[in-house]
Formats: sequence, C-alpha cells, structure tokens
Amino acid sequence: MRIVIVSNRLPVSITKDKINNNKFQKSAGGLATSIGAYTEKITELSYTWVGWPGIGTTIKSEQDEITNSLQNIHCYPVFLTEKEMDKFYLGFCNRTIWPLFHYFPTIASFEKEYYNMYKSVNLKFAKALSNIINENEDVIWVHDYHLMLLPSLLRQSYPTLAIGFFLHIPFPAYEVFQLLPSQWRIEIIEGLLGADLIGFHTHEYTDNFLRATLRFAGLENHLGVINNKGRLVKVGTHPISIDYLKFSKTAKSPSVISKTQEIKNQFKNKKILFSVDRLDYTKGILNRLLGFEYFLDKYPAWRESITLIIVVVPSRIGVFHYQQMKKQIDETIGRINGKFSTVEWTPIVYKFGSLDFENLVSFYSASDIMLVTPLRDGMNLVAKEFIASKQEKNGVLILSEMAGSAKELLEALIINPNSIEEIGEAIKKALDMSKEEQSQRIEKMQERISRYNVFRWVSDYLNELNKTTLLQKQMESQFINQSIENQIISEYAKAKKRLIMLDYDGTLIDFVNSPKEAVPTKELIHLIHRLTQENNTIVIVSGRDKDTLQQWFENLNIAIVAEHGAFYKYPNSNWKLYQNNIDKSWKNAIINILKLYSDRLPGSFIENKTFSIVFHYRNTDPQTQSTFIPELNGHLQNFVANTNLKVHKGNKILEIKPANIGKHCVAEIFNLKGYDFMLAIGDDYTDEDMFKALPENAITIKVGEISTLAKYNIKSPQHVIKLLEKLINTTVS
Ligand code: GDG
Repeated sequence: MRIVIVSNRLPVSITKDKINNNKFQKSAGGLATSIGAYTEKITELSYTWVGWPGIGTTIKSEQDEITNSLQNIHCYPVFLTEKEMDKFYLGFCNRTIWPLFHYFPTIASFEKEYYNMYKSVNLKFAKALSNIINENEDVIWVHDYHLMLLPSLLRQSYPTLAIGFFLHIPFPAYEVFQLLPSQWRIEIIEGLLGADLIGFHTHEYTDNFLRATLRFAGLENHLGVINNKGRLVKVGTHPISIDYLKFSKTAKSPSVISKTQEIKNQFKNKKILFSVDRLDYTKGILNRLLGFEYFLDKYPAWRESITLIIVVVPSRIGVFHYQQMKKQIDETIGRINGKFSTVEWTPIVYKFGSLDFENLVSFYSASDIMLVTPLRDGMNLVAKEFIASKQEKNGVLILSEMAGSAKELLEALIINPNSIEEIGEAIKKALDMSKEEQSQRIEKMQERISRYNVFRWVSDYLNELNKTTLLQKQMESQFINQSIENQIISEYAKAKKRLIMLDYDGTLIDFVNSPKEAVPTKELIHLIHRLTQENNTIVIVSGRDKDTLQQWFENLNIAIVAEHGAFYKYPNSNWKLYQNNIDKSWKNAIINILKLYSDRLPGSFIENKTFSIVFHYRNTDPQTQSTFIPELNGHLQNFVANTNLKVHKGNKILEIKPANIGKHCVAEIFNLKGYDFMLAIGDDYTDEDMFKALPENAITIKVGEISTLAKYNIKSPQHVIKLLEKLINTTVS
C-alpha cells in the first residue's frame, strides 16, 4: 500500500539560489508541520506527496528537472501558473473560503472567475494524480479547503479507489455556508462526498457538515454514514495533534535549556507572555494586544514586571486584508509601547518573521503565559506545542474558546477572544495561579496530547478509512453481480411463460419533487411494450391511483395493480376491486389530523386516494422534517391503535391504509403455478408484501441497499432498466 498525500502546497517550496540552482525550503503552517511529522517517520509504508512546489515555471525542461529532484524526497509537483495562483489561491481559497469558513462573511468576496479557476485547478490536480495513481495499491488522502472538489473528480475515474479528505479549518454553520451561491455550495458538498471518509477536527464541524449535506443535498446520515447514491461515505471527527516527543525531547535538550535561560536573562526575569502565529485576521492578534493594554491599564503594579513577546510569521502578503492588518498591528504595538514604555522597559517585543525550531521551543519553554486568542481556528497546534514544551510543568495557557483545541485542552484558561476584558483578566488570573495548580493543569493536558499525538491521529484516520472501504465492499456484496445477472438472464431465456411484476416509483423511475411529474418517458413505454411482445405477462404493481396509471399505460398490453392492491386489471380488461366493502369511513378523521400538520409544514401536501391517504413531505425543509415527522407519526400511530388501519413510512411520505390492502394480492390475482419464470422488483416497504407472497422459485429484487425479504438488491432504477433491456436482448439474440 502507498499513501498519496495531496495538498495545495508540497512540504517544501523551491526557490532559486544566487547561481540559479533549485533550493528546497521547508513550508510553514499547521498542515506541513503535522503531516510532515508523520512522513518523516514513515517506515513501514511508502508515500508520495503531491502539491504545488512553490515555483511557477512553465518551461518544460525546468519542470522535468524539478520533478526529478523532488522524486528523491517522495514529492510530485503540480505546476500552477501565476494566473492560477492569483485567482485560485489568493482568490477563491483566501478571499472566499478562508474568510467565510472562519466566520468573516463581510470580507468574503464571491467572484465567479475565482470559482471557475478553483474548479479548473482542482481538475488540474486530478489530471496530475492520474499520472501516478495505482487504483488497487494507493490510498489517497486529500487535505484542506483548496481541494474540496478533488475527491469527486477522482471518484469519476476511479470507482474503487480509497479516498480520504481532511479539512484543517472549521466547517461553518450552514447559515454561513449558505452564503455561497447555490451552485458552488452544492458542488463543494458533492465534491467532498466523492471521498470515502471526510474528517474534521471537532464534532461541531462534523455536525455542521452533516446539516449542510442534509439541507443542500437532501442526504440524511445514520451515525455519520451518508448513503450517497448507493456509495457509503463516513463523516467523522479526528482532532489533529502534534509530534509530542519531538517537542518534549527538544525542550529537554541542553541547547534549548541554555537558550531558555538566555531568554529569561535577557528579559531580566520579568514574567514573559508569548504568542506566535501566522499573520492572519483569524488569529485575533489585535484583540490580544488590546487585552494586554487593558491589563496594564487596570493593574499598573505589574508594569515593568511583565513583557509580551509577539512573533508574527509573514503570510499571504498579496491579499489586501493581510496588508491592512499588518499595518494595524504595527500601529497598535507602537501606540501601546508609546503609552507605557519607560527608559528601562518596553512592554511589547515584536518580531515580524519566523523562528527556527529550537528557538521556537525555547520561547515556549521560557514563557510564563502563552496567549492563543484566535477569533476562529480549526484546531491551533501552537497551543498543543506550548504544552508539550513545558517540561518543568510551569506556565499557563490562555486559550480562545473559538479554537478547535479548546475542546480538548480543558485545563487552559478559556476566554472569549472578542472580549478585551476577558483576555486582560485571564492574564491577571494566570499570574496569580499557584505553581501547584499550574503543574496539575499542564500535566493533565500533557497526558492527553502525548497519548493522542499526531501518529495516533494518522493511524486512527487511516484505520477509519479502511473500515469504511470494507463496509462499502460488504454493502456491494448484497447487490446483483455479474454472475447473478447471468443466471437471471439464462433462466429468463429458458422460460416459456413469464410473469414480471414491477413497482413504478423508485423502481422504474427516480423520485421527483412532485409525484405528478413522474410521467413515464417514451423510452420506458417502449421498453415495457417490447417486454410484452415476448411471452410475458407484465404487471405494474403500484401504490398510485388507478386513473393515473390507466392514463399513463393506456396503450400497453399489461396488467396493472393500483393503490397497493385495492384495484387491479388484467391486460385489455376493466378495473376490478380486490375486496368489496373496504372501509372508508376513517378517512375524514385522518385528513383532519393531517391538515393540522400540513398547515405548519410548508411544502407538504395530502393525497386522497380511494382507500388510502398519503402525506407527502419531499419538498419540505429537511431539518424540520427530522423533528416534525416523528411527531406526526406518533400522533397517527396513536390514532390507528386498535383499528385495522396501518401507518407506513415510505420515501418522504406517510401513508395510512387498511392493513388488509397490500401488494400480497398478486399471489391471488395471478395464477402463479402457470409461470415458469417469475420476477418481482420494487423499492418500497409495500413491495415487501409482494416479495413475501411469492413462491421460493420467484426472483425478487429490491432497489436500494435497504435490507429486505427480496433475494437480491439492485442499485437504482437505471440499473433496473439495464437489466430489463438485457433480458429482452438475450431472447432477441
Ligand atoms: C491550519 C489551521 C490547524 C508558526 N510560526 C513558526 C512556526 N509555526 C508553526 C507552529 C505550528 C504551525 O506553524 C501553525 O499551526 P496552527 O495550527 O497554529 O495554524 P495554521 O497554520 O493556520 O494551520 C489550524 C492546522 O492547520 C492543522 O490542522 O490547527 O487551525 O488553520 O506547528 O509551530 N514554526 C517555526 N517557526 C515559527 O516562527 N519553526
């Protein structure tokens, strides 16, 4: 097995040195740090990392040279032009998705040309991957918001490829996701659903995605498993972590111990507050500064005894809001320093640049308080890294409740980053915290992160992906395969007199928004006509009313069973009642109940058939359905208790009918002994009555993956049509 990691950027960026040679430089950021920690240690598996190499060359020979040199470090480049990077990366990724998914809708832009470029770059990744994919060997793991369309693009060409997707940023509440134009949001959801496993950092993001999928794609889930047109997709929570040992060991190394001491000496043993993040408006850097100002204002006795060291790592410099924020940070630091500085003391020490790894750990280790105050953050690894570096078990983490890590690091001082006061007061509380309490809190957090480290995260994720693909295979095995199909075809070909019973909605035709629109196509009528030409009795066995069926199938030489068996007719004859004296006196009372509910559920309607009543709710709000329908069902069940009525829950309908009316009637209406081939296909609970009533030698098939009394399952109405066509073609050839 080989793991193919796919992300926008490779873990290394290529730059040119003075003599124009390629130089590799490690990429910064959470994704590169976490997955990089894993790939550095992979021994038992092979891997390839696919992504942009940080250089925009379009010259073929240069591209080949880069591709060759990257091969030695398991990387495969996808070359993006400057224009693509501008509209895809700086455009759709960082001007649309990043602000929107971090709850900054007012600065999100919705430019069509950005989205179009996003689509074409995702396609470019799919094409690049097709050069290296081995469908039976590879597990593809796509990362982050840059590539949300990629899973389904890959799925189109590789139906059995194992594909995982992980989102490193929050997935927002559906009201925020809804701000995307409707076509984009549905394409994004469908894009992600091409994966077998979709992972998020927190339960909240997972729930948000599941709600969006229900609302915008109408797909329900059962314990996080979505059935996407016959393919199972698992949606799960997998909080990312860090290489705990790397931080704890480095913190204990002699060089870091001495650097830590140097930092403490440099700041003359004042209390050190520390923060480090990429330049980003989501990281809450401005509020952090204002919180520190609040603290210095309210607790003047602490002035000159505390220093805030703030490191801001340059990022996305080309985006306007980033430039604007950099200016605001510079100005705010200047103002606060101007306000409080003395000859001896500068309250804020500011570095706009990055630290090397040892220095980073030394700062974590030397600081008394770590300030992590994002306004929104998928996880935030810095918080976990600080805890892992605290080998003396001293220090306090102040952590925003808007970071995914706040769901795990419960012993931190949790603050709302929008409240300057909460940040300032938390600093005071941290300074007052006893050494024992600090140590207890740190120890608990260390225990958790050391156990659930980045390696556990990767192995849990890959295990889950593997389990999902096994589940899919299991589900696949209940469907009609080639050999069963051949067997059915051969029995059909041998038979002299055949009875073929076909349900209509959901069996011969897909469900549509309004039942009246499900008119049979010319092709379908022609297919049924051809079936009647052979020595076949064809029966449409439906729950629909007899007049509609009569009108639709008027010119065909077929038998029809309507209203689930209340009425029937043989070919070219009149309608008959299956049973006389069927009670209808209950109908008004049921209609009155349903009207009460229908008025409260826009989009629902009531269908009044001769012997049954149907409540349709396909076009109603999916979220409301989940609470409303169980309530209505409960009401109806109470009403029908001790009567001979039954309430059935079908595909977006509730149907109330006398218990003795059912599709089991086919066994009495047709002389089953007279046929040497019997085939029944249906998709609904009502078809189960038909399957049960047929003799052992009948071939019974259920459309969909639902467990059934039928012998086999088939995927969709399209598969049913193909099967019927094959039957006809066999006898013709
Ligand atoms: C995204 C999500 C999610 C930073 N400055 C320096 C430096 N770093 C390293 C840190 C840490 C990483 O960069 C930053 O990770 P974060 O998680 O804090 O944030 P993002 O880059 O925004 O990452 C985030 C993450 O993906 C993983 O899923 O947690 O929510 O936004 O590892 O150490 N490293 C060095 N010098 C620096 O100056 N050496």
